[in-house]
Amino acid sequence: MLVGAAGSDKTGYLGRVYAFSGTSHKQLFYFDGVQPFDQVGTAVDSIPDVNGDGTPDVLVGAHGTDLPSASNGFDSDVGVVHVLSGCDGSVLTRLHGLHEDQLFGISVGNLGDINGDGTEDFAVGTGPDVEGGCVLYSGRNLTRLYQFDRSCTPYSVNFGWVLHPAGDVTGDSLADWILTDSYSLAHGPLAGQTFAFAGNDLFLWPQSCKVKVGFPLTLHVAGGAASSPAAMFAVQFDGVPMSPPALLSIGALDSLSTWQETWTVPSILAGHSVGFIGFGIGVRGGIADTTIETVAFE
Ligand SMILES: [Ca+2]
Ligand SMILES: [Ca+2]
Ligand SMILES: [Ca+2]
Repeated sequence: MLVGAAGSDKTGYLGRVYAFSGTSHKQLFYFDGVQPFDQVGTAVDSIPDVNGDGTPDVLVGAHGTDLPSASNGFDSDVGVVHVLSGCDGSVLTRLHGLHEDQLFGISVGNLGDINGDGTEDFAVGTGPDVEGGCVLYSGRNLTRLYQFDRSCTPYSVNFGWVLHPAGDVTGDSLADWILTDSYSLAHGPLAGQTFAFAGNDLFLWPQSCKVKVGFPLTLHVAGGAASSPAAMFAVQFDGVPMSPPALLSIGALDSLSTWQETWTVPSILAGHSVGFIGFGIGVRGGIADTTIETVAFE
């Protein structure tokens, strides 16, 4: 059993997480934040065994962590997620936010096996930074399966602060999940909004849903069978299906089941939008496809 004490303030709101035995209720270990105002304990959850010792491991969000920056010296409140050994609380690895004030790790949640590879996956939420958003991770190898861009979600202020597993709603044996934005303005002041997402055997995510012409567009494919062929297509233009679809690239998922390609957006695409899709081999065999992801060019 995990218990967070984010207000633990012996040395400045480092925060603390306690792990107790579910049978004897004895304390197994505790973990303190590293920096003042880390506020460790705001978000904790268990995840599958990361280090192969047979014991499930632990996610601990530290959304107040500052990180070194090449330009500023330190970026404040970037946030990290500590991955702890469920055996003794030692740090196995850390996942990092990408931007100042991102508050990466303000929520964490084990969501079940989203991509059907037999290992439960998890998500990490971030604060109200327009460049940030909830990130979905593979529990098998801790790579990013999908990343939301909050700026693509209208009326959403705290998109990704609450993450929950939903079981298999769609009946395809892939775990589905729920994401709540309790401060969403979409249906009135502070009305809140809940989004339900289906698991998938393959994910495609663009670096952003809006890209200026002359700037790079990066598309990521993740979550299928490791070291297998994959392809990316453009399938919609300004919302209209393209017939036939345009093949963008043929490549391969690497040993961690990820693949990305980057293009410079040509000026002729200014003012248009394109829908992209990825194909590959699913972890359970057979052809896997992603959802269609639309990018607007400016
Ligand atoms: Ca372990
Ligand atoms: Ca999985
Ligand atoms: Ca499902």
